[in-house]
Parts: sequence; structure tokens; C-alpha cells
Amino acid sequence: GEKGKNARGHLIVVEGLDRSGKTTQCHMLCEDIGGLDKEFKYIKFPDRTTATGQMINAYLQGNAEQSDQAIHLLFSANRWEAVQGILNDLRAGHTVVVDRYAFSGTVYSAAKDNPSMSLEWCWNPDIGLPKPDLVLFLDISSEDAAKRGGYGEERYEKQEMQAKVRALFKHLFSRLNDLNVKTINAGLPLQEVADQIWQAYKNLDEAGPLTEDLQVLS
Ligand code: 2DT
Repeated sequence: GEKGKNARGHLIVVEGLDRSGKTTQCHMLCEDIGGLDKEFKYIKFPDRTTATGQMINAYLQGNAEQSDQAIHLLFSANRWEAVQGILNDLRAGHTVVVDRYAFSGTVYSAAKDNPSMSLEWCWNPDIGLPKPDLVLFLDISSEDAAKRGGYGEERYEKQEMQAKVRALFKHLFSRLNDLNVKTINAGLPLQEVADQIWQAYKNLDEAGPLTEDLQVLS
């Protein structure tokens, strides 16, 4: 990088519906980044290992009840408690690949149609989180996602909910116009999706080292 200033790493977020192939694609991307001899870190939200994550896990598995507002704020807190670690990694020059982030947080809660939880209300607790340099939106219809062996047993894994979530993702991304979002057709074969993700990563990487300060979600 520039004299006296180290380049920070890229913050890359992968978003999408359940069964869009997010986690597989995150792992493929990390492997390819590692193949370039670059350091990377993979983070998945919700992180079910922390105290908030265990509450979220119990809720998702149907073993605990929470009000719509309380679970929403727990998901956000689960991100906030990871921020210092993410910043440390980025400042050390590592690429951080994040599997779900504030965008999932907003649209899954907004899809509940709770009249006291507008899209703005849902977005607010995540304002100030590190802003991704690239968001990869793995877009798939709820019908095609359902064909991939059916949904699991967790809360939200129902086609009607998924269809709402997909529409809300598109709406949210259309409103966040200072965000670098790349929509990828996740209905394509695995390797084609991976190739498109890699192309998007290369475009970012080849734009040169990052020396400006990290921005935050607003
Ligand atoms: P996974 O299947 O990816 O573990 O997600 N969710 C996720 C929310 O409702 N709010 C959030 O902030 C996040 C990160 C999406 C579990 C489910 O939790 C939903 C699916």
C-alpha cells in the first residue's frame, strides 16, 4: 500500500434465501482467496455459539418463544458483538467473508408483516455496522429453492415466507443505492455461480489496495 499506511482487507457479504447455496459459495470463495495466498476469515450470522446466538438458535428451532421485536434485536446484537473482531481482521489486511448480515436481519423480520416493524424500524439497529465493500445477492425463486430437496424444519423455512423475503431483499437493495450489490442468479449450476462470484471478487481486488477508512451502514 501507500507509504506508512497498510491496506485493509475487503469486507464481502453473501446474502440470499435459504437453499440459495450461500454457505457452499462462501466456502468456495474462501478457498480460492486462500489459493492466492491471501489471509481470509469466514463469519456466519447468526453466530449460534455466543450467548445471544444460543437464544437465537433456541428460537429458530422452536424451543423458545420471543417477541418479534426481541428476536430482531438479538440478531442485531449478535452482529454488534462481532464488530471489533471484524475490524481487527480487516485492519490486519484479511479479507472477511460474511454469510448473512444486516440485510437478512432486516428482510426476515420485515417479512413477518408486524405492523409495528416497518422496514426502517428493522434497519435501524444495524446502522453503524461496518459497510461491506461488496454484497453478493444469490437470487433464486422460492420455487426453485424449494426444489432443492425441500426446506428444513426451522422457523422461516416455508415457501410463503421465502417469497416475501426475496421480494424484500430486492426492495431493500434497490433503496440502498450507495451499496455495491451484485445480484447473481443462484439457480445456475454451482460452478457457474462460483465463477461469477470469483469475477466480482477479482474486480474488487484488482481495483487496488484499500487505504481509505472503512465506512459504516447508514
Ligand atoms: P441460517 O439458516 O443461515 O443459519 O439462518 N435470520 C438471519 C434472521 O431472521 N435475522 C438475521 O439477522 C439473520 C442473520 C435467516 C437462520 C435463519 O435466521 C434468519 C434464516
